[in-house]
Amino acid sequence: MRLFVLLMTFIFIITPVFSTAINGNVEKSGYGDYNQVIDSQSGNPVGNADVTLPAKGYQTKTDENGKFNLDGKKITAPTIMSVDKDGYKPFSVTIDEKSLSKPIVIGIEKSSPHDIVIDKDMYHLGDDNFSENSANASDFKMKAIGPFFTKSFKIKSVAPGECMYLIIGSVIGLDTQMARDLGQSRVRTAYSSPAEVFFNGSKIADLKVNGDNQQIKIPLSLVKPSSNNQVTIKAGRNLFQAAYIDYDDFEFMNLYIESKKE
Ligand SMILES: [Ca+2]
Repeated sequence: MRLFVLLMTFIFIITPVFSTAINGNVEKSGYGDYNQVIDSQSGNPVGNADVTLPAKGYQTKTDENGKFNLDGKKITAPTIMSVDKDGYKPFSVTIDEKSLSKPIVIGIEKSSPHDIVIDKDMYHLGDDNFSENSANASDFKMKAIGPFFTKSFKIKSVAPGECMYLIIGSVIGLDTQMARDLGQSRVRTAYSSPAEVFFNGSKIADLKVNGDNQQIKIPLSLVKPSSNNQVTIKAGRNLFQAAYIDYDDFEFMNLYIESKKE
């Protein structure tokens, strides 16, 4: 099998409020002779993994050779594809017509003992009032749950000598000034303030761009070990609409915490 594993580096800019943070991540995916999920470390096929296109309502599983097919699903605008398998970090990647023009090979990574999955579902924040030109608007599938998302989860302990990062697997639909400047949003006449990310009530980042695997460093001073902790994400607002509040509609998927050496 001819397998080209491309390393695509996405650089994301998240404005840290009081930490140095971020940014970058290596997405291990590439092209092969057929769609396949492999273990990023061993290169072995991963069978029985769930592969989902939430916006298309499509779900399938990989076979024993890690192969899957997308049933000729037509992707006309960027959409999120997720791969979920027990024992692995949640994985999602934003795909478009171009990335699916050839079979795609996805490398997923085993989870570490201190990783914490906060939520693997896809959420739509905002008010369901958005332009056709919004970044990826044609793929909004779900009804907005409102202008914010919040979730409590337990942190057992902090691994000594490690830092904690909040990972947002995929984000689509943000119409910030930066998203517009990057060509993600085609809304010309307006833009929104960034979405905001809070940890235990303190703001830890502004979310300004769409993309995968955005990493936000969590200040350890905010972490409450052996207790409940809380992540909140608030939608930004259309800065050009004064008559009423128009929240920036966007979708995100796969929220988890990774613990790693700095
Ligand atoms: Ca809106």
